[in-house]
Amino acid sequence: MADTRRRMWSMVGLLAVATLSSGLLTTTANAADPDTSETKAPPIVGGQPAKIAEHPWVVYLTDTQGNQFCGGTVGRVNKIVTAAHCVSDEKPEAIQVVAGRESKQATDGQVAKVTGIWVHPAYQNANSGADVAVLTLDQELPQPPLAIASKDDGALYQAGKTSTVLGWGATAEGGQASDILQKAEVPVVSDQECQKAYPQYKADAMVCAGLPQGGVDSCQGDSGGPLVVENKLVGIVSTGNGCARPNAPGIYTRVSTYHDDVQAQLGS
Ligand code: 4AZ
Repeated sequence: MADTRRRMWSMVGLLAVATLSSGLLTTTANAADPDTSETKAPPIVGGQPAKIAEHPWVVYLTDTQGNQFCGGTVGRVNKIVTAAHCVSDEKPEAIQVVAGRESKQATDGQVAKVTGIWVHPAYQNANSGADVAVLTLDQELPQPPLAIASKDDGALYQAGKTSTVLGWGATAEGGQASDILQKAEVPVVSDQECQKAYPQYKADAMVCAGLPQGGVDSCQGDSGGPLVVENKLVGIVSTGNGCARPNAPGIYTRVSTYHDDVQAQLGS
């Protein structure tokens, strides 16, 4: 967790001095040469710009300076579901939630203050599971909440199922964050396959998504953001070995496991 946070904040530092470029997702080629990916600014393999109107429940978290550091999902009009590792060391006053805004350069949508942070009581770090948190906002957002997966949604986690991940995070491993919302489709990976890639994998707490050959993935700065199958939040961007590497799928919090705890925080 601490490592993830440090990487996250070093990204934020880079962002502050760098010209932002677009693209959430990376290829192994880009990962090997982030400069090329910036100057050529190709459409990132497997990823593409996404419309906020089509994904109105996706939000990003900033510090008080407006620097984006994580993603999140509207779970109720005044509640955001995100990753515990994004917010566990923070005070509410240090976080703002930006909703309804596709581009970091824009001023539309809502900027909400955070009045409360709930971190799952079992959370220790991203590698041990329970990487889920709920933020309470100072206002009700106009965005419609996204339903969260429950115990009855096992079918959404079947290996090979197409999932969509969204965020404003890095466009290459170790590279710059995206200025605009990006999305990519990645297949859900079986527990058996994910266990092979990650000794720390816990099937009840986590779910993996990605291609065996890599090339499409979430990355630093996407943490906390949504992994969606059939209009339900099935995962939360949590961790992984780098970004878009072969045989190293992204690790996501298995939302269905935490449904009851999260739903209790969201209210009914
Ligand atoms: C991170 O450090 C992180 N490729 C986010 C997502 C992934 C790896 C690391 C998945 O925030």
